[in-house]
Amino acid sequence: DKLVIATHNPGKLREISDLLRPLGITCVSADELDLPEPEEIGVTFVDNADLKARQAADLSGFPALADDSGLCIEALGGRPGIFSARWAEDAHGNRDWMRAMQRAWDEAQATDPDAPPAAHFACALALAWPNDGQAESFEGRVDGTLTWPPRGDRGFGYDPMFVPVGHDQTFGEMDPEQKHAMSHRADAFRKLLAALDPSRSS
Ligand code: ITT
Repeated sequence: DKLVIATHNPGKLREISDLLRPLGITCVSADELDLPEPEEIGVTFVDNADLKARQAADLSGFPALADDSGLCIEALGGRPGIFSARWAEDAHGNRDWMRAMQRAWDEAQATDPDAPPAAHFACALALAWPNDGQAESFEGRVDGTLTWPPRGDRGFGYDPMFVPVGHDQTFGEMDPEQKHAMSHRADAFRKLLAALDPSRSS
């Protein structure tokens, strides 16, 4: 049996594949199956993860795992949040992460120029079975601060400007394994695995 990884974001796909590898499940991505990108009309991470997982499961006929995630800046009341990917897009829908990071930094600075801006990454994972009408979801987060200029070329998205609490390096500078040890995605994954197999949570 196969599990569809219902994402079109290569950075996420790489991280989810890493996190799933120990389970030995055969995975196939939304791009490999040519699945369409659903419109993310939800108002929460969980809403959007659920709709992406359900659509991918229904269209493919396989169970599907989706991830909706984003950067939440405390001084901005949690923005960009579910709009994190949209902050990177130009009028043609092309994504430029430098543009998104610059906007996040400028808006945070305009609100509170003195303190390093407090922020967290949030992740909702949703698992859906074909034609089931519902999905199970799991949420994770990691707290940190923003730094400027961005540092490091690993990871993706806002990683080069995010320094997790208790560390000096940005997610963009860390080894993937280090990020997986503390990320919002790994946190949500632990909850998903514990729900699927309660013996793993000990
Ligand atoms: P899919 O919907 O196809 O999965 P997407 O990139 O559109 O891909 P989201 O709507 O969930 O996904 O947007 C999440 C954005 O939040 C993502 O594009 C990044 O900019 C940011 N983000 C999420 N997790 C991140 C991480 O681990 N590191 C850096 N940025 C992250």
